[in-house]
Amino acid sequence: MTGPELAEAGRLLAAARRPVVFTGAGMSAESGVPTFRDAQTGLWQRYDPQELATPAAFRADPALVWGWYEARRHGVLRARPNPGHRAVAAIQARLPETVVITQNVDDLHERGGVPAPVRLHGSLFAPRCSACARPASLPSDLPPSADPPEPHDGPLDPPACGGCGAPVRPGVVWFGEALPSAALDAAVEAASGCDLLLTVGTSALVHPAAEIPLVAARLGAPVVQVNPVPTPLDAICAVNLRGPAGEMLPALVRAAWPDADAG
Ligand code: BV8
Ligand code: ZN
Repeated sequence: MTGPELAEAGRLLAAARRPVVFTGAGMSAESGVPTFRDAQTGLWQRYDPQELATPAAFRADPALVWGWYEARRHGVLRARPNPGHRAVAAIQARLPETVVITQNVDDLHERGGVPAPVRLHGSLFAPRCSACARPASLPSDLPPSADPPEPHDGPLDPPACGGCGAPVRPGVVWFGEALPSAALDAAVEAASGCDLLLTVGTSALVHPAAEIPLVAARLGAPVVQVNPVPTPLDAICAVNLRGPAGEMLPALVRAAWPDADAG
C-alpha cells in the first residue's frame, strides 16, 4: 500500500506529540502467535477460547486450562518480535510521550523495544496463586539461552502456591473478570490526552478495551487503523491502512519520518 492513505497517516503521525498505539492479537500474528479469532490447533481445536479463558473453566478443570496457557506461553517463547513491534518502538523512541496499550498477553512488545506497555489483559509471564494472589515463579522450562521447550499440547496440573498450596493460575484477565484498575485508568487517561490514536490488529469486540479508541475519537483525536479487514472501528477512523502490521507500521514510520530507521 502506498498512495494517499499512507501519506495522510504519515502526516498525522509526524504532527503528533502524544500518540497512543493500541494493539490486539493481529500485532503478533506475523510472529506466529495465533489471534483469538484464528482456529485453535491440536487438542485445543475442541474448545472455544472464550470458554477456556474463564474462572469457571479453571475451577472445572484446572489442568486443562493451565495446559492451554502453558501451550500458548511455549508458543510465545518460540516467537520473535516482528517489524511491526520494532516500528512501534521506533515511534516511541522518536516521540517519548507515546503510550503503548495492549490487549495481548505475549511479551513481544517488550522484546521488540517497548519496555512498559500498558497491559489491559495481563501477561502469560506473571502467574499467581488463584486463592491468595501470591506471585508464583514460572515453571522452570529451560534457561533462557537454551532452545525454547518442545511445544506442550495437553492438560497439565498447575503448580501449587508456595504460600497456601492452592492452584497457581495464569496472570491474565479472564472473561467476566475486571481489568486491572491501574492499567485501565492509565489507558483511559492516555486516550483522553492523545493527539493521535493508532489502533493495530484488533477486532474491537472485547470490552471495555474496545472503548479505548472511542475515547480518543470522542475527544477529537484522529484515529488511524491498521488491519487487513474492516472492523467496527472503521467509521471513527481518519485513515484505514488495510494490510498486515509487520508491513504497514514500518511503511508508516517511513512515511512520517523519511530519514527514520523504522526499527
Ligand atoms: C468484564 C486475556 C466485568 C486472556 C482476554 C460490553 C458489551 C459486550 C460484552 C461485554 C461488555 N462488557 C463486558 C462484556 C463481556 C466481555 C466481552 O467483551 N465479551 C465480548 C467477547 C462480547 N468482557 C469481559 O468479560 C471483560 N471483563 O467485563 O468484567 C466486571 C467488571 C467489574 C467487576 C467484575 C467484572 C474482560 C475481557 C478480557 C478477557 N481476556 N485476554 C487470554 O488471552 O486468554 S480478551 C482476548 O480476546 C485478547 O486479550 C483480546 O482482547 C481479545 C481478542 O481480540 P483481538 O486482540 O482484537 O484479537 P482477534 O483475534 O479478535 O482479532 C484479531 C484482529 O487482527 C482481526 O481484526 C484481524 O483482522 C487482525 N489481523 C490479523 N492478522 C493481522 C491483523 N492485523 C494486523 N496485522 C496482521 N498481520
Ligand atoms: Zn496462595
